[in-house]
Amino acid sequence: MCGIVGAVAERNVVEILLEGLRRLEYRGYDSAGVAILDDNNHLHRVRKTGKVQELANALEANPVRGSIGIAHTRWATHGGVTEANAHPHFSAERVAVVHNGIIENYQNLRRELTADGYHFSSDTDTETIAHQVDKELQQTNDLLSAVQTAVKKFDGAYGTVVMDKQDPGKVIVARSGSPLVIGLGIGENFIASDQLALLPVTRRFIFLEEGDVAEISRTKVSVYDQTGAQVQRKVIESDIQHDAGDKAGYRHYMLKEIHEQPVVVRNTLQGRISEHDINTEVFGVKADEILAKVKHVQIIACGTSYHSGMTARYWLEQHANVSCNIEIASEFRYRKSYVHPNSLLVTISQSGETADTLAALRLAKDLGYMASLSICNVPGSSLVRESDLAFMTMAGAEIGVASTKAFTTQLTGLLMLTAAIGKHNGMSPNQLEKMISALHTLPAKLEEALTLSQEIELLAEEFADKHHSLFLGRGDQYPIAMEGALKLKEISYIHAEAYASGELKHGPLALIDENMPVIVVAPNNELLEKLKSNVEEVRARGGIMYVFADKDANFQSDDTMRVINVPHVDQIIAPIIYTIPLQLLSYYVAVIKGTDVDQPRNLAKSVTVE
Ligand code: F1P
Repeated sequence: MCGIVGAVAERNVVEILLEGLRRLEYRGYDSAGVAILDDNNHLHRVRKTGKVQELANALEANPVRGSIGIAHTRWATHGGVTEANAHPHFSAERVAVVHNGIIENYQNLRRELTADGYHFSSDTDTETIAHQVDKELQQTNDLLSAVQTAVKKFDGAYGTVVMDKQDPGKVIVARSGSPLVIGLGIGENFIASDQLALLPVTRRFIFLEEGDVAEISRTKVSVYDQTGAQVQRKVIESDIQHDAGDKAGYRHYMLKEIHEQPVVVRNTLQGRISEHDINTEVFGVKADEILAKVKHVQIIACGTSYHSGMTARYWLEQHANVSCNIEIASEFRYRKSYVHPNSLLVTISQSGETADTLAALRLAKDLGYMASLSICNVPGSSLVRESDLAFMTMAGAEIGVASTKAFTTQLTGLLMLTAAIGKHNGMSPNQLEKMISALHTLPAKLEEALTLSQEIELLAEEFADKHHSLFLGRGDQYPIAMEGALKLKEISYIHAEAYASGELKHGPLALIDENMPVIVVAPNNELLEKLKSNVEEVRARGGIMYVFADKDANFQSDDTMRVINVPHVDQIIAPIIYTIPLQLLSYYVAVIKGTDVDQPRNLAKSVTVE
């Protein structure tokens, strides 16, 4: 989603800002812009719809230099994808602003500001920030206090950076709901919505907290909390390894990330399970005490993370003997829901900044859940900081918008959670040992599943001219079918639906014909015979099927059915393994269709608006 980069330095910052924007490209955006204050205090602005490269080309054609600047990639919410709506926004050719999030009361503010004589040149909510700050500046003529007063008027979420031409040498930043991180340099300082943007210039960061406003100059950073009191925030040395230019020889980040899964799943397990047991402290220091009391689990997540949560529901109820509900965050947060006694709220999110999931967590605190646990891939993210317990997946930075390795590491963590809760809830030592042994086999089995790559690349040809598809699974493979369908629609734009195959006869059978490929996930489990009947229902209606099956499941390829044998695995880890061929299928279909695999249209990596 939208990205922010800013710099206050002695050197020319244009290239630093552009590189920062490039590093945020993976988050998804539709236009980009930069505002630079040059050495004569002239404010320059360049904005372009489309890719950051368009902006770079424009800056190459008409070079601008300056040691203070702010830059932005926009993902449209209020107002279409136009140059006029792209950030930075100006007020009175004096104040420049970039902003992530949504100012919900912008219409009222716009009316007030228009009555005050301000002219709006965009349809955005962001422009109200620029004018409001300018209005406050008329009273105080001090940028810091102008921003501190202005933000009190804003409802909604913002991470914003403000520059004043009449007060050069500094930027003021404010965070409420959208993350901002200050990068500390030597004789220069930076700001960004994600530390990845600043890794070429620094590894020392201050993560701003909710309500913080900070003044950043070349040599000084002063942070004020929401009461206006000056505060010291911790400086963190980042050890994140990420080079946005490094696809390690793969054609796309997504393919690299699919192939990284054996390693990152191993990293997620390492030091956390012994030969026969699980170290519950991986969920937090007080985890044992809390997990021992859990009688119900409420899972909240969005998108791919929701699918890992759905899989976990099957695991938790079957093996950990606790009841479990799962709900999409945007639904949960706006309805009255029943809180079960001793209920643990589990949020799942690769980014830890998804606005709806975060709002659900905050709501749950008021509702009286016993405790909260977040399963997340980003240390220091809002979700992790605001939860009682946290399990960090070790997927490393995931650049492809369509989540792959974050998903399988989430599933790995959720299986460990099942073991940790189960231990306190009647899971026998034998059952626990079996689950842990299966977890130990995961990395090698994932490697084996990846050897299907070539076979699936060939198979993908058959999907390239299709417009619709149906994914079928049963039991804990139903969410995997859902995830397979989501991957295909996200990156190849083929309409894909997933059904629990027992539901076929209740509607979707009407869709079956030779133009609607049906993808079936069929491990050799207790539901196999039921699934086989569903396969026959499709065959009888002339459907063409692609069946990902265990060898022992005894499916035979024929005119109407293509069988792809998936490695034989313990049933408990089968959902994780069957994910791999479905990821590969959507990847290769997208490559054949020539879509933008890593940055699919209209989508964003970190959904920080509701
Ligand atoms: C949820 C999510 C991802 C998806 C895409 C958009 O994000 O739907 O699953 O791949 O990146 O956001 P998160 O809460 O897991 O960060």
